[in-house]
Amino acid sequence: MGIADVNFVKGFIRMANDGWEQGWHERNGGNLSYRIKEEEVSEVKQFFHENDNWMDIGTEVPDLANEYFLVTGSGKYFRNVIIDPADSICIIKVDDTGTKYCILWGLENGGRPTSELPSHLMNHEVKKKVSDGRYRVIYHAHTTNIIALTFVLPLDEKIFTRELWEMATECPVVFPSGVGIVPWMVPGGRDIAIETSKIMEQYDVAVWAHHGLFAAGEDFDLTFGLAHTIEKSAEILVKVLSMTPNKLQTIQPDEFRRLAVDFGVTLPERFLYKK
Ligand code: 2HA
Ligand code: ZN
Repeated sequence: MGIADVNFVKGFIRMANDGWEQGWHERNGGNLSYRIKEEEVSEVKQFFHENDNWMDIGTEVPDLANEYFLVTGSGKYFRNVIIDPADSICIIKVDDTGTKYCILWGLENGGRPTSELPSHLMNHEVKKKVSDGRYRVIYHAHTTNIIALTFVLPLDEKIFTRELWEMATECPVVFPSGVGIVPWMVPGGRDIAIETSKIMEQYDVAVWAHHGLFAAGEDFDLTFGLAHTIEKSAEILVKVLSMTPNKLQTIQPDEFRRLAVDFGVTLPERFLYKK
């Protein structure tokens, strides 16, 4: 049995390929990370090599000290993950100060973890805390229609959330806390990581203006499903806006309130403003 037969590695590879097939990962676009469970670490330990080469994360994540992550590689293509995982992805360990990492498996032809490692790890740190350890997946994708909307909708979480909710009845059930927005920033560093992780305190999705989205979830199905639902909703909105500037009818605030009762979700009133 190879490492690619281990369940969580299989799930990771499948999700990367699903994202590629959706068209969200041109060239080396996007990145994915998974916080490995303790019992899963013991399933893959036999594949680790000795490495004492500790590198700077570029930010501090003390609450992730000594945790293990499976992550995509910087400059690697999602398209290739399924064909050659050992070249495209890696397992890293965070040190006991939460400032450094070392590579224990993968990237066998050289390379480093994703350029967005600071954002991934800071988001993991926040989500681990606010979900009592349940959330394990952070996903960044260049979702076409969400990106398009960041040119025409105000970069306001209230407007984005409400417009996306209106596009499909089950949207508020899938992302009841709404979506947060990061205005355009230089990607790949600590500053955008800090802004994104602030959003993750409250939301499971951060839209990066003119760039894509970050989604967080408990497992691969929920996280991919969340990104997929949001991007599909964005696609419907792009179609609607392309046909007309004015919707003839839509879902009303009181109808959202009834939906919330029947589906047992809490929808924040700030998203149910009268237009
Ligand atoms: O190229 O998507 O945001 C990887 C990225 C950086
Ligand atoms: Zn990106």
